[in-house]
Amino acid sequence: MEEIELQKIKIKDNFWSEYQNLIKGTIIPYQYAVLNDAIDVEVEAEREDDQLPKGKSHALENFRITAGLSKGEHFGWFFQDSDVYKWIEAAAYSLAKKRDDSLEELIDEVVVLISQAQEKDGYLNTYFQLRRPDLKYRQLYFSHELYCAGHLIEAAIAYDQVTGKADLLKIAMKFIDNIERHFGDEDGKIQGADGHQEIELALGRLYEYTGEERYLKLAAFFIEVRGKDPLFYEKEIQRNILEELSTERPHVNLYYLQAYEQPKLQRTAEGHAVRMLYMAASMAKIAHHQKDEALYEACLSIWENITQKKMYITGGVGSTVHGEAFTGDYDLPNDTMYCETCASIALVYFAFEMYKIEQKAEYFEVIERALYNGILSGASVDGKHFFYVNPLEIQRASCHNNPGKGHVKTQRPDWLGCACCPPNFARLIGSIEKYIYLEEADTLWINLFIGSELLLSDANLIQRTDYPFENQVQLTYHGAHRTIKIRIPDYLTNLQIQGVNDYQLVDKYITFVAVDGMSVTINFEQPILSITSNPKVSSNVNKLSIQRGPFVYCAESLDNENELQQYCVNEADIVRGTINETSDILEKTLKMTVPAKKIIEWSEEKLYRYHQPSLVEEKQLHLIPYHLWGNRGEVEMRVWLNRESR
Ligand code: FUB
Ligand code: ZN
Repeated sequence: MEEIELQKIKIKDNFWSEYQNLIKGTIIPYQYAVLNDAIDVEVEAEREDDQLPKGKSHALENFRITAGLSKGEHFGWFFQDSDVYKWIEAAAYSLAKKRDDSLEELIDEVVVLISQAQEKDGYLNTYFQLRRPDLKYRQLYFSHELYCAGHLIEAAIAYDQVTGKADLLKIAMKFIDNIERHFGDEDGKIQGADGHQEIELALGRLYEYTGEERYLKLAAFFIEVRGKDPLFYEKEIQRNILEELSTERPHVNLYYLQAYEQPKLQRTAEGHAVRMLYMAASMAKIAHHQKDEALYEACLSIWENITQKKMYITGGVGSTVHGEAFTGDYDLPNDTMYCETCASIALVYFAFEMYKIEQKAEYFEVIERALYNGILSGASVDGKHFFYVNPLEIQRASCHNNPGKGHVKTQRPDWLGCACCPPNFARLIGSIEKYIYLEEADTLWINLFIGSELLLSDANLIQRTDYPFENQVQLTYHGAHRTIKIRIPDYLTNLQIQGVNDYQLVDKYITFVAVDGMSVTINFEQPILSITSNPKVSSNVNKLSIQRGPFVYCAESLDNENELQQYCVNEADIVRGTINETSDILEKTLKMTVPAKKIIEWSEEKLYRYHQPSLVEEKQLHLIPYHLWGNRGEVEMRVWLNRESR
């Protein structure tokens, strides 16, 4: 199954065009200015820890210093180079939509700078070049050298694909040559992988882009070698101490690094969530291309573990700040969780790779859930503020006073000391096109209702819709006969299809043969639905959340009273909820109002009392799509609402 090139799809959609315009008009210039230290921004550490870098980004300056164009020291995280690479990738996607000579010139300038920073032998990592050249490839448990290389490769593919300019790709390939000289099964080479997976996925993409087997082989090597020698990272540390290159004796947590076992033998999602999911995405890609059953079996099991036991209703993953990690099954606290924006993005990558192997609707159900909820919440609607951690519940006083919630920000910061999420947001949302359609032989899959035009070699298709604001999708098809499969989200009801008589609805897909000039209209309803969770999730017992269309809703105190925890809602009443279209947050915002009750007595200043029946007052509870929370000042917020028992 093939991804369709971005340039062949044009989004024309009220909801997504607004986001893509925001990326082009605001996010890309803003992020460049931040990476170039050209504007004053409040940089926050992502969690309470005095060791974490704050202050200006310095990301481009690090390249200038490495290239000898500027004086100074490396500043910031040792993986800061990846912020620049992700920015280039996002900027390239934006060029795919519309040419912009000045943006292209700016990217070219950055590419020249990167080439000037690259060493003659291909090595490229400003942290190690400036600070510890003697430790190149010798601290893999933490170094991120190959993680940064991975992001360089992905940026290079995007830029080459969109502009035809291969300069960055040449830089990336030269770096890969260097990596190949140092890593591999052969004697004398390093038989270990970077602590943070990413290059595996990037190399898989490069193989798809160039058709060169060696890139896939190298990706597969990094997956195969991980966990093969569980002492690899310990030995690395010992060797550095023995050779007096370092005195550090860090504790290596093999679960955090997914190196407790070879990936093909892993069955559950463990450790750092982004690492886990970048790895899972690459495992699926490699399994697909190499027809590796063992790797695929591991992917299936990890997928099941995440989506049935470890995923939030928003598509967020990672239940704890400690190690930014997965925890045990059904452990999904709503107010101390991590739910890093990058982790949900990585979940989309994993789901997408799994879908390319087997076209099951459940993969796109997760992609859609993450996209419309836990990923979009990562950026403010002004495009200049970003969440790293995406909570499902905010109690301001607790967030400010409880050190255990130091990572839970009540407002999106201007920028983060560890800025992995903002440019990751830009590159994913900026390339959302590629998730709408997929193609294999004469079959076209439509997985997302997003207004768009698709140009194929022998056909074109127009998807016209104002979804999720309206309940209709129209498709017009011109070209050679082709089987079309349209995913019908399971939360839609009263489906009506016009324009085609001979269709089947099987496994959540409508399938029919499209012929030249065909026009198909799909009408449906988006009822307000209440969701309950498995009672094993103790934080959600006696609670429900509300969804309509692809949006999970949340209550903000701004639209209600402060004590959101005192409201309760009844499943049976929720269907009487109403939807209003306003321009309160986005140009079009679908707000919801549902009947609720609020516990009102307890005026005495007492913490506890012997039980007496609660006095409740009839109320309305006003809700907004979760991804829009926190755009109107600091508020209390809740996704999971108390469920009224009758
Ligand atoms: O380590 C690089 C990135 O920084 C990770 O992917 C994020 O989780 C953050 O730790
Ligand atoms: Zn991140």
